[in-house]
Amino acid sequence: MLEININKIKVFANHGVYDFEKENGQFFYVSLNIKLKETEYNDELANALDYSKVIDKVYIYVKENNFNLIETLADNVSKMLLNEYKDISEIKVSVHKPFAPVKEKIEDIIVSVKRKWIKTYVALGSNLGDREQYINNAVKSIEEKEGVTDVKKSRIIETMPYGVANQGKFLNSAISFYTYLTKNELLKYLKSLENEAGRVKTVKWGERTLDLDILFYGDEVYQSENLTVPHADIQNRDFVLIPLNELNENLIHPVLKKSVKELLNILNENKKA
Ligand code: PH2
Ligand code: MG
Ligand code: MG
Repeated sequence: MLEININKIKVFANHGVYDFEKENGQFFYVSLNIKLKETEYNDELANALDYSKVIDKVYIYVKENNFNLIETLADNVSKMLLNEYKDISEIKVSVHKPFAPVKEKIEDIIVSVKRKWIKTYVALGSNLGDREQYINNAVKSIEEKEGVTDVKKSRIIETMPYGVANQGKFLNSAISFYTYLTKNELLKYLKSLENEAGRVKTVKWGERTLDLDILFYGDEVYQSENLTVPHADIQNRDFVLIPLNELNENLIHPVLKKSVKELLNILNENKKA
């Protein structure tokens, strides 16, 4: 793994909450900690990340935008660089504001943001209306979403409703992709696609035009009121495991410590019994 550190790019710019900060401007410094995807280095600049270009990009971005908060500035710089340079796997952006208008004497104020590409798996389901179109439209939106790359799709299969029986058959599929969105940003985005598809909340496990569930977010294990990762019911659902198995049979469930292939075999054995 290769890391590049760029320390304190100096930019006179106009970020700040107060009008006088936007009007007068002040000095900011931006520091970068960049981790690169594993690649081979052959001592050719053409195959390396050219730090002088990175510095120019950051300089222009910081100069030409104005944000209230240095948090927003740091985060937008991190996204801009991840979008621009496919070789970056992870980045930490720190913004220094040493001349911030505060009463006391300070040496510096520093805000840092980290983002990285995370391999994510999402399940898609529909059992109302034009099921195939709801699924295909969702995949298309996800493919075009900023902060998402390398979308891979399973086939779409027709499945019997699980949980609540007296409803129409489902179409189900799964996709994998890399994203630098946080899991809550991703969740919010997927909910917005469900809403665009006209999804109306009925009963738990009831009929829906579009259901998008985060299955895995890297190997993170996380639980909150709104989100459980990995999805809590993967091991009991063949309509999830079959598409997942097509995408990556060797993927290890970070809690159950079994591969998707093993989970599918176990589910099939239990059904026979
Ligand atoms: N989703 C549910 C409940 N039951 N059954 C099938 N076959 N496919 C689904 O996607 C599905 C379900 C809740 O999300
Ligand atoms: Mg679901
Ligand atoms: Mg859901």
